[in-house]
Amino acid sequence: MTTPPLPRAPRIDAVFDFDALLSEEERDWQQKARAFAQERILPIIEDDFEKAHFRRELIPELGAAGFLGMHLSGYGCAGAGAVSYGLVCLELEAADSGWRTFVSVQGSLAMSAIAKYGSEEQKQRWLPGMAAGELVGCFALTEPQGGSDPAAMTTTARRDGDAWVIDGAKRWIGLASLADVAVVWARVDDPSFGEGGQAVRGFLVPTATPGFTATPIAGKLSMRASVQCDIALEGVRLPADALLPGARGLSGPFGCLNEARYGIVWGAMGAARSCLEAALERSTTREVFGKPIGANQLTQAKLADMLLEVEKGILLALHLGRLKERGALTPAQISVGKLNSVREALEIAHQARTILGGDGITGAFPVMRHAANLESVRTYEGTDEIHQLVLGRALTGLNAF
Ligand code: TGC
Repeated sequence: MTTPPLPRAPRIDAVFDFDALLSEEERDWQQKARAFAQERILPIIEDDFEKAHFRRELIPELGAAGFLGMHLSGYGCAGAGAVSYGLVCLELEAADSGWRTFVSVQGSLAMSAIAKYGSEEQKQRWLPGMAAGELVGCFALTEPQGGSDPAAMTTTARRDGDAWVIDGAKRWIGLASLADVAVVWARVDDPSFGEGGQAVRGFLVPTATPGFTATPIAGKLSMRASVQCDIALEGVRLPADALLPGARGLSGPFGCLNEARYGIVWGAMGAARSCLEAALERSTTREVFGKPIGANQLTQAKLADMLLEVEKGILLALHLGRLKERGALTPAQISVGKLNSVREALEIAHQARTILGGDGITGAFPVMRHAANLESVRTYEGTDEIHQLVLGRALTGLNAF
C-alpha cells in the first residue's frame, strides 16, 4: 500500500491576514526584501556561515535596493516609514541575522549618527555613498571591558592645536575592518560640565587615518557570515571638523541605539518565523510511529505556542512602528520590544530544533544557525538584563543599575 501524500504546511503569514494591516508601499518594501533574501542570501548563507565568509559584493546590491539608511530622507536615502524599515529587517533576518545586522549598523547606527548629529558638510560627504552601498560605516561605542555601561568609556579625544587626537580601544564593532568611516564615541574635556567636566562626543574617523586599526574577531560560533572587530585607536589625529557637532553626552549614541534596537524588534521575528516554517514543514512531511509528527498532540502544542509568539511579536513590532511614525515611541517601549522579540525568537528556535530531531543540528535546516545568531542579538544593543532594568526603572521610578 502506498502512503498518501502528506499535506503541505500552510504559510504562516497567511494565518492572520497581517498584510491587510500594511499600506501598498509597505507591502512593496516587504516583497522587495523577501525577494532579496530568497534570491541573494538564502542560496549562499549556509556555506558562508560554515566558512565564516562575509559576502561584501552584496553591499552595493543592498544599496541599489534602497535598504541602506532607508528610514532617512535626502542624501540619496529612500525616506521610507518606520514600518517599511521594520519589514525589511524582518525579511532579511528571516534569511540571516548577519545581513539584518549589516543594514542596522550601516543605516540605523552609522548613517543615523551622521544624519542626526552631523554638519551639512559631513552629511554631504558621507551619506550619499553610504546609501548607495559604495561606502561602509561602523559605530564604535562598546569597549573591551564591556558594553552595558557606556558611561564607563575610557577612550578619549583631546585637543592639540586645531586637531583632535583619539586614544583608546573598542570591541565587537560590526563592519569595522571593511568600513570607510567609523563613528567613534570618546570622552572629551568639557568645561560646560564644571571644572574637570567631561562629555561623550562623536567623531567621524576615516578608517585610513594613521593609528586606526580594525581586526576581525576570530572563533565566533554565532554571526559567522558577518564581521565584528576589535578597534585600536592610537594617537588618531583628526581635523577639527571631524567632531559631530550635534551630539553632546551619552544621549547621542543612545539615540542611535534606539534606532537599531527598533530594527531588532522586527528582525528577530524574521528569524523566529523561519524556524517555525522549518518546524511546520517537517511536521507534515516526516513520519514517526506511522503518522506525520505534526499529528501528535505534543508537536501541535509546540507549534501552537510558537505561532502565538510569532504573531504577538509581529503585531507588537507593528504597534511600535506606528508609534515611531507618529514620533511617540519611547525608549522603554523599545525595550519591551527588543526584550520580547529576541527572547521569544530564541525559545522558538529551540522548540523548532526539537521538532526537527537529529537533523535539526545540521545545516540542512536554518534553525541552529538562527539560534546561534540570536545569542549575539540577545547580547548586543542591550542585553535582556539591561532591558529588564530599563523597564524596572520605568515601572518603579527606581534606578537599579
Ligand atoms: P545615564 O548615564 O543616566 O544617561 C545618559 C544620558 O543618556 C540618556 N539616555 C537615552 N537617550 C536616548 N535614548 C535612550 N535609550 C537613552 N537612555 C539613556 C539619558 O537620558 C541621559 O541623558 P542626559 O541628557 O540626561 O545626559 O544612563 P541611563 O541610566 O539612562 O542608562 C543606563 C543604561 C544601562 C540603560 C544604558 O547605559 C544602556 O542602555 N546600556 C546598554 C548599552 C548598550 O546597548 N550597549 C550595546 C551597544 S551595541 C554596540 O555598540 C555594537 S553596535 C552593533 C555592531 O557594531 O554590530
